[in-house]
Amino acid sequence: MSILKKIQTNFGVKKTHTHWPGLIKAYKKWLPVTDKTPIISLQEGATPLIPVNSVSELIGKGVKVYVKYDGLNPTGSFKDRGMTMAISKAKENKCEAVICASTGNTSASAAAYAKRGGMKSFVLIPDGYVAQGKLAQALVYGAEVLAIKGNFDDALKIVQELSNKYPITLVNSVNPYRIQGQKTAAFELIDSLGEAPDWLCIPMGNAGNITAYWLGFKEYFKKGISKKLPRMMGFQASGSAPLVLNKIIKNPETIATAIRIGNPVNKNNAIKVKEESKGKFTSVDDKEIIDAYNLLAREEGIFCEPASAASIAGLLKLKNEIPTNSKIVCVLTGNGLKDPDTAIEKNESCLKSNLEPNINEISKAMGF
Ligand code: AN7
Repeated sequence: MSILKKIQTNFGVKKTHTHWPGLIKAYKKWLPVTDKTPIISLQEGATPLIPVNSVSELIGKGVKVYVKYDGLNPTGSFKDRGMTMAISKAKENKCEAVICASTGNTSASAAAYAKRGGMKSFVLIPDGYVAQGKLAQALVYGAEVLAIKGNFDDALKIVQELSNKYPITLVNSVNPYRIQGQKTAAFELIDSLGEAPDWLCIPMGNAGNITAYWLGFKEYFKKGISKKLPRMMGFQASGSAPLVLNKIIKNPETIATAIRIGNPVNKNNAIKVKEESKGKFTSVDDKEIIDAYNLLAREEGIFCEPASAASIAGLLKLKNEIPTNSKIVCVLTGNGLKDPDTAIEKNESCLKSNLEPNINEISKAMGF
């Protein structure tokens, strides 16, 4: 008898969890792939949808809030959903190298999937403004990391030109396959909840993800799998809020470096999403972001990166507008481990250090 069978028999377990094949195989008929597409996957997707009761209680009115914890993807962010598609299609088209500009997560994901597909990757990042975990990932996965004296918007312009000039595939969210892969997050939400939420709260940088979610919601709606469409509520950091202010921000600033973007490439798509979904774009300041970030960690045991906490901060800011008994999903786009510096600097816990290794001193420090 196999070990697995023994465990199942002895403990009365009927079935172990079903194997998740990665989002392309899981949602193949909804995606532009054929049997000839080589699928480059790290089994991304199927991330948990977790109720966050402390947030629901802060709002009251019978509102139920969930987080879609996409920081649990293989490289720790939602970018993996788009990257498995972009890299698979690049492989299908015989491409040998990919390039992206990034505030960090795209570069980590591109580097990982490129290597898995046997390709070279180049990543342009704003020097000094990428969180340590993300930089570490790009380096470890073996990308050519090019740090520029400029911001994300400068980097994006350069990679767009380079990809026109040389045989390198651009894997930023202007690549349509990225959006296709990322729309599966909306499918997963409806598959879990049985219906679309009333509101989807999401942080916006380049606005690729809000575009992708809306596409996914509309596709399920069109096929009758869901009976309603959510209002799309997009949030930006107040120092970096081109979509809220409706103007290009030359020098965007925020502690949430992932969304430190002043000229979003999917601007027109984002405006369309807002109009079609009767949504709303709102900004939250860095303090509101960090408060929400700490709230999730301390009340719920959920560690996301600062940019992701903008979705919770934004929801709380709109508290008075939330309809009674509504179901709300906030997207947590990236893992808290991505940015250990902010975590250590901005937390409210006290670290008692330099303690002598004896029971008396430790007991005293514990308050006994
Ligand atoms: C954690 O990695 O743009 O609105 O270069 O890393 O689709 O741009 C990251 C964006 C939200 C915004 N949350 O998503 C990059 C990059 C996290 C992110 C966003 C990003 P979009």
